Parts: sequence; C-alpha cells; structure tokens
Amino acid sequence: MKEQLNNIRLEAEKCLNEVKSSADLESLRLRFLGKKGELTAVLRGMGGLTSDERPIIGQLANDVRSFIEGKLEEGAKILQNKEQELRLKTEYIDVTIPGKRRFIGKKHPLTIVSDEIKDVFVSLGYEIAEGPEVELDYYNFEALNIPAGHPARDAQDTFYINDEILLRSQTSSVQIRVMENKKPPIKLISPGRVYRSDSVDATHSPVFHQVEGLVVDKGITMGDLVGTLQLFARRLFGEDTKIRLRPHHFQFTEPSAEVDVSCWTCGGKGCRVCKNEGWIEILGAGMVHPKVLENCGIDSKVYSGFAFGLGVERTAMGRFNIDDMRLLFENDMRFLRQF
Ligand code: 2U9
Repeated sequence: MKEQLNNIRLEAEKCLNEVKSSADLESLRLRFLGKKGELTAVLRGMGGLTSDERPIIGQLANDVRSFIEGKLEEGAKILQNKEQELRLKTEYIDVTIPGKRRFIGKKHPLTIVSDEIKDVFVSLGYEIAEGPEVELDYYNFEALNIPAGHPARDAQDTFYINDEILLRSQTSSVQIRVMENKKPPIKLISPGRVYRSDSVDATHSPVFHQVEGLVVDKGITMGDLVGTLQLFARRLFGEDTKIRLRPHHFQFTEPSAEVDVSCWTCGGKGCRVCKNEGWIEILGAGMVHPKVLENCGIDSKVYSGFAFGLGVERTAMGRFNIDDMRLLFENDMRFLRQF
C-alpha cells in the first residue's frame, strides 16, 4: 500500500508537471482525488490494515493528498499567469494609433441664414408664424388678391393637388390665416418652405425657402417699411449697408417695390459679385393692399400695413458667395463643411 501511494505521488507529480490547460488540471484532479479517483481507491482498502499500519498509511495518504492538492493549486496559478500573459499579448491597445476623426455636425447654410433673419426680427418684437405647406387655393392666391385666371398666377406655376388644394407657392398664406384670427397690432414673420413648378438650374429650384414679414397697425406708413428694411439689411450684411427701393408691382401690395442692398463685396463701387451694379436685389416689399386687409376682416380705413418677402436660398448664395443653388440641396459634406 505504501508503494501504491508512492507510485500515485510520482505519477501525479509527473502528470501535473505536464499540464497545459485548466481542462487537463480538472481531469487530473478527478483522476487522483475524485470519488472514483486512484487515491480514494487506495484509502478504501485501508480497512484491511492492522491497527499499527493504519496511522502510518493514513499519514502517508494524507501527505500524498496534500502534495497533489498543492501541485494542483500551483498548476492553476501557473496557467492563470500564462493565460493573462497571452491576453496581454493579443489584446493590447496601441495608444499611438491615430484616432478616427469624428465630424461634429454643423448648421446647413440655409439654416444659418434663416436663423440670422429670424434673430433680427425676433429682436424687434416680431412673432414667428407657421402654417401648412399643403394649402388651400384661397389662402395662397384668392385672399392675396390673385383671383383665378389672373396672369400673376402663371408666374408662380404651382403644384396643384386638386382644383382647391395646392403646395403653397409663398408663405403669405400663413399671414392671411393669422390676420383672419387676430386683431391688429400684428407683427410677424413667416419662414418656411414653398413650392413652384420651376425647372432646376443654377438659380432656380422647385422647392425653396422664404421669409415673409407683415406689420399691420394704425398709422403704419412706407417710412416704417423703409426703416425696418434698412435696419434689417445693416444687421444682416454689415453696418455700412444701404438699401434702395425700385417701383414694382405685386398683387398683394400697393405701392410695391423691389429692394436692393448695396453690394456686400464692393460696398457699391461695382464688382464681379454685383455684376458692376453696386446693388444686389434681395427683397420684395410694399404696403399691404387694402383689398387684402378687407379679405381678412380688417378695416383698411383704420388700419394699414407693410409686408416684405425674401428668398432664403438667394440670400444665402449672396452671403456665402455660392454660385449654384443646387449645391444647397445636394448634401455633399465637402461643400457643407465649409460653413
Ligand atoms: C400679406 C400681404 C402681403 C409679401 C411680399 C414680396 C413682396 C416678394 C418674393 C421675394 C423673393 C418672394 O421668395 S421670393 O420669390 N416676395 O417680393 N413678398 S411683398 O407680401 C405680403 C404678404 C402677406 C398678407
């Protein structure tokens, strides 16, 4: 029995020195110390020993057990270290590899410009009004003094959904809706997307953005309009900017004017940007036509108002020197990152 135990010890030592994985360790533990293990089998035979032999063999068996347990523990530690070493070798992080540059989003140039325009008017106490892009013919044309069959409709050849419903061609419709529901004083701007059946080219798009403004109160005059637009132009294009009004015709305003600002590049001397004019047209404006006020239930003998409108794309093209409107809609990041 003594010899058996010594053999187990020698065999266990040999096997445990060659262990390669935790699975090996576990199977050796079972082989020697498990219920059906070799050491257990020897201990079961101890019943046949004399009382003199039993303590000696018992002691030896215990020594062998502790020896094997010690070796198992040692093996587990060695394996753990090896596994950690391997992990450190394969899972290392190279902190010197250049990072991936993540591009942080920016405002689209159209958003930059329309935010700037909104800021100017909000600072003057204007409200911002929004309304439907799918609009009734009445609000888009009729109420604005553009009756069916009027040639002014042709200039805004519109996308009709049926005889009465269309995609709005101007945001004036929003202002009619406000005037129907609110008594003067009214001071608002209506920014938003509008639609016209235009072919796409460098200066046209069937979808574009407008900001229109409307002020209605007692005693509003053309002087208020000019002063407001002068202030607006200075805030948007610089303190030295001048404005110029040229007579024009709109159905919804009388008198009407097209409004130019002095060139933001040359200051009015004439250059490539203003095509040597010194002036750049950015707005349309006028005094709200009495018929339009009456259409909304506002007494045109008591109240008067001014209105203006501008195209955001055209303004952004001027501000950022963009020569093709299509660039604003293509969403090419190489272009958009510049702003
Ligand atoms: C009401 C009455 C009148 C808004 C106005 C213009 C002149 C104008 C154009 C500029 C470029 C449209 O985007 S564009 O094509 N707009 O010239 N808009 S007066 O007049 C109104 C608005 C609302 C009730």
